[in-house]
Amino acid sequence: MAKNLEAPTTLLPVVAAALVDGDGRVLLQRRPPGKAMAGLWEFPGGKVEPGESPERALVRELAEELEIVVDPACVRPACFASAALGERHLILLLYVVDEWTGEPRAVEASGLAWVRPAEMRALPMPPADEPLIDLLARLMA
Ligand code: 9L3
Ligand code: MG
Repeated sequence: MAKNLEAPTTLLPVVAAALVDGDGRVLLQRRPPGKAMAGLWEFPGGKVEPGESPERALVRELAEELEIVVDPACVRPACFASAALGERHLILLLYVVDEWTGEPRAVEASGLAWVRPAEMRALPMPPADEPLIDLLARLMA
């Protein structure tokens, strides 16, 4: 990773949600076969499109991937991660979301799981998501 930190790169802004239920569990989704990082468990989300605010992008991604409706005013910035991703550099912005409408459905994912931060360490996650577990656990404590 260190060598890539020195190279010129294009930033790839990605937003993701820690969807937290009333019991302090967080929703993870499993990346499906055929996609990059297939089989890994991630915080739901995706790329911020040109011209889109991160909050709008998150609301759109949650609608597309989980078919839930979220008010952009109800997404709270939590923490971020930075990771080299091939030629590009991923900036992953994690938001806490604890209010939504609808029951999350795996539209793209091959699975959904409600897990506590301590349980996430047992699941294989993308490199950018892993450092967010401890940061999120602290924020939720
Ligand atoms: N990514 C990593 N962790 C996440 C998300 C939502 C995305 N929690 C990475 C995987 C891809 C890139 O960001 O390399 C774009 O995500 P997507 O559009 O494939 O979901
Ligand atoms: Mg996605």
